[in-house]
Amino acid sequence: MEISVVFPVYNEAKNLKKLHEETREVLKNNFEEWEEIYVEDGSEDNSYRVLEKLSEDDDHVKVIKFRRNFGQSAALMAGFDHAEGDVVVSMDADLQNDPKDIPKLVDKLKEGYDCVSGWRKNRKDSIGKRFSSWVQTHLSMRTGPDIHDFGCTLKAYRKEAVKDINLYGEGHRYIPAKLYKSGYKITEMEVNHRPRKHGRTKYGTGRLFRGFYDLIFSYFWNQFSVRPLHFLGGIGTVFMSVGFFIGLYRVIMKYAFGVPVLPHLAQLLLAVGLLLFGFLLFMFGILAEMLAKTYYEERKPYVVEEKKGL
Ligand SMILES: Nc1nc2c(ncn2[C@@H]2O[C@H](COP(=O)(O)OP(=O)(O)O)[C@@H](O)[C@H]2O)c(=O)[nH]1
Ligand SMILES: [Mg+2]
Repeated sequence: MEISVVFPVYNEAKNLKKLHEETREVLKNNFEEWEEIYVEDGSEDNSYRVLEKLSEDDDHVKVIKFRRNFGQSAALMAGFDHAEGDVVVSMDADLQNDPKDIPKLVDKLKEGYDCVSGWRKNRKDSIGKRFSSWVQTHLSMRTGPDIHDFGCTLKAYRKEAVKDINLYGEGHRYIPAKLYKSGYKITEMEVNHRPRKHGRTKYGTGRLFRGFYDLIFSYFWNQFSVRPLHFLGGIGTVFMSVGFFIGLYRVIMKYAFGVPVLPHLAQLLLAVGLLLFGFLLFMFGILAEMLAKTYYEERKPYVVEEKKGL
């Protein structure tokens, strides 16, 4: 299979027919073999029936239906799992992305990249959404590749890269950061972005906030997942040391200079508090380390690009 295009779908009934028509036109004119994979994720409207109809009329259309809403990341993951193309493209199902960009992304990919990420330079979304995207992108850039738009669903991948992506939560936002961390070559390309005509955005403030926590977690994960003890143990040790020295100071004052301890109760409490808190952090570090161990036991801590003679 030459190319697979994956669409996460949630309440997009009114967009699907036109989306399919636009996509088919582009794929037919540029590729020999292709498939369109729609992942329907517990929509409350009749998205699934529309998709069923599309797949009856066109063999290239494949549909996965979830039992309930599992979220955009899960939907992308399912699409990637089932994609058979050597190139896999993911795209919004609300017509905001433009199928005409697909061949351009694929050409760029062939220049030797593992992922070409769309950059919605001229974005047709509300100010609030653009602002939150801006914040997230700037935080993501700290650990990730140097690209402008992490949140754009429109991306093209080589099969190897896509099969290596593991998504959960709101993880689809950090795909470029994850791939980058595994050593894949990523670049970006300006893509068209259109205003949403039918249906509503699924990312209100609540969902955007959840994405924010994910971002903080992913930052820590990228920085410290391999050795969480270095981080938590380090902070814990600082707290314990400060507590220890305050305590030591009071002990010396008492036994060397006869200054009674009780009038300095606050310092004593501080010393004990810091010691305990530091110790707890340290123990958390050890727990996190154990968890990381079980995680990396199942997964290799490296990503192979090629093998010869093996
Ligand atoms: N499968 C699935 N797709 C979703 C979900 N939420 C959003 N989408 C799809 O992801 C794409 C982008 O969502 P949208 O609400 O337009 O986000 P926005 O462009 O950032 O406002 C659209 O194709 C949606 O149908 C979800 O929970 N499950
Ligand atoms: Mg949209």
